[in-house]
Amino acid sequence: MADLERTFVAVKPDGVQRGLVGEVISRFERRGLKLVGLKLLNVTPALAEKHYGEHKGKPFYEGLVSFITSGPVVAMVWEGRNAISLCRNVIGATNPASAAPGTIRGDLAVEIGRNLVHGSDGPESAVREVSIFFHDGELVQGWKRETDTWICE
Ligand code: D4T
Repeated sequence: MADLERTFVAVKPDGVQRGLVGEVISRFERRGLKLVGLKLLNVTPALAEKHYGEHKGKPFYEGLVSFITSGPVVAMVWEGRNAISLCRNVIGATNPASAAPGTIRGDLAVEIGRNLVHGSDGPESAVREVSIFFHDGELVQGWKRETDTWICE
């Protein structure tokens, strides 16, 4: 399928603590994306550094690492046509204060430091982040979903 992409999405510790895992998953499912990887895990400081390395040195970095390591996260890989930008649109702007209504952050979050969900911001970060959180064998490759032809032509 043209433009078929995979992207990494995580429910951050605030989403898990607030009981919003099902709500978040259901928004991606209802949009028509296909789940190919899923797990609950504690992010270690080493994993956090790998994932957020690009932000090292920024004023919010220490707080970001301590937040992401503060409780379990739900790591996911979603697949679909233009999955990367679709997921970013479902998630909404980084700062929930300016996220549009109808997005996860626009409906359910208030502050940038508690913005519930992460989604890869481009093809390179998607590949990098999927490989940080998942081994190849943990992804369910090419499963046939009976609704596929009702979602994409
Ligand atoms: P993530 O990576 O969580 O999906 O967020 P975004 O992709 O939307 O935004 P980002 O990489 O610019 O920021 C990563 C992460 O840092 C937090 N953050 C960010 C923060 O606490 N204060 C800030 O000023 C910024 C820019 C929120 C998301």
